Amino acid sequence: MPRTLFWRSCTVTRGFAPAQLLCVACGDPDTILRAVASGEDAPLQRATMRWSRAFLPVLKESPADAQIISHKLMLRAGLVRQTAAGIYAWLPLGFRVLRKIEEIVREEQDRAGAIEMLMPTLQAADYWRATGRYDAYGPEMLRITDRQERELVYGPTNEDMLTAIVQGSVKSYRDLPRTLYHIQWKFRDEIRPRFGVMRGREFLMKDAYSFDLDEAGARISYNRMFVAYLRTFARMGLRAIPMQADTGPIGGDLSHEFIILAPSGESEVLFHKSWETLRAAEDYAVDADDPVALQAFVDSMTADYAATDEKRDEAREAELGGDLRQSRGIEVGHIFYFGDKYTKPLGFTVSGQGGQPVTPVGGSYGIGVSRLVGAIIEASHDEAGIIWPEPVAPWRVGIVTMRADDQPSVAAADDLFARLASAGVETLYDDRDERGGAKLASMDLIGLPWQVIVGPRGIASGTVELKRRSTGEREELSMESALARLTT
Ligand code: 5CA
Repeated sequence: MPRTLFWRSCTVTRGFAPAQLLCVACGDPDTILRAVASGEDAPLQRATMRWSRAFLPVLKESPADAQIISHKLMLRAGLVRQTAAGIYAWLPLGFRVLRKIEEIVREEQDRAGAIEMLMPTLQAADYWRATGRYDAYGPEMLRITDRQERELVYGPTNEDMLTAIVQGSVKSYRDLPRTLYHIQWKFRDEIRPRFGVMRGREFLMKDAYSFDLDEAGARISYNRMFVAYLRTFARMGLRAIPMQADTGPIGGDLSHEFIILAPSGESEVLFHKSWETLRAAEDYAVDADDPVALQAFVDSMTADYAATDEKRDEAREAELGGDLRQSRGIEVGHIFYFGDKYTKPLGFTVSGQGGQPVTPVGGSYGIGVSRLVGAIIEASHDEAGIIWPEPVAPWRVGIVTMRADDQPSVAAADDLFARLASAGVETLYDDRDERGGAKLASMDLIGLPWQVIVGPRGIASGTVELKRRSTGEREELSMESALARLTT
């Protein structure tokens, strides 16, 4: 089915029609172009934006209170604004990136067989008392009392609540295994929130929880997530290294952190040089329904040495000699197997195949969705600004007019914008009446993968300039060739 679009400028009716085709109502192929060019097409407004109508508050100066580059760039490029210590409002540009990241996470969770749901941010303290974690969790957990004197917490994680929910409905071995996940805001009253969204107090997390009948099954669920994580981060253009990790307050004895190398990272990490090569999601193709192949794959991914500070093995490091690398890293994901840590205190059993009660075992699997926005910037920027990897870019293309008072080049840019929009290409059109140089600097700062620069001189000779942000390569092309390049 072709994508359907609604446009309001159709003179016959206000209806739906396949994108890029004639308006079904009035039959006029130009209707959709006119609708887009005039900015009145509602759904295309989601994919495209005129800077003159946007809320993109970029800052010329680097904010003094930000220490690391991603935090500086997130403030300068207008992705976020701090509203309280460790709490941020996501401005439109940042929100678009957050949604892109979320969507990749979601697709890979679904591919791994996890099922999406949504749990609330506020949780009754009783869930935490039932597992014994209410007192154990400490001052990081924000505790709230409502007007009825009922105790609540703003959820820092969801093992306790979800185990209780699943317990309420899963009674038989036939209902297992299941892995459920949600993408929801968390609150941890970090003693030192810092580095912007990297260590916030309120942050967006994808957290998944698996329930299996036995440890062998739980291992398969764990391995499926392991592969999903490698694919997720690779799709964002990131090299994420799985490392043996401590389990902290989540508990359990099997755990991996997924670490992005970056000088500003909070963890000290050591690893075999083989991890220096960037791998694509396709390199992580494995049949997740074949437990033996899955285990072999996970074993191969953990064979080369990689460890965080707390899990260092000096004997193995000595063996590696010149192949050992040391860096700092950002933890973007963390997976845990903790057996019956939550099911047992709740007395959660299902009837096994022979009717006997079986206590399910499980693990939990987190991805720092909002932290990823900062981590991607740490891994991909230059002195001019952010360089978004295409899959997470807020828009794919930015059009810049160099002279807002030059009628022919403005008309050409309008036309290009309309045609990119009707082809479904996510485009930001900087149509503001500002100096060309300042507009180019802002476009570099916000880091869209492609720029089309439209100026009087080029248009006089029938060309525009196409610039690739990641390499800085520029090319003069006819408008038609530029369009062809951006729509294929
Ligand atoms: N319940 C488990 C797995 S669902 C859990 O909470 N794991 S966690 O504590 O390791 O958090 C999961 C991920 O959330 C981390 O890997 C990290 O990427 C992100 N995260 C944790 N704390 C913060 C924070 N204060 N700010 C931003 N992201 C954070």
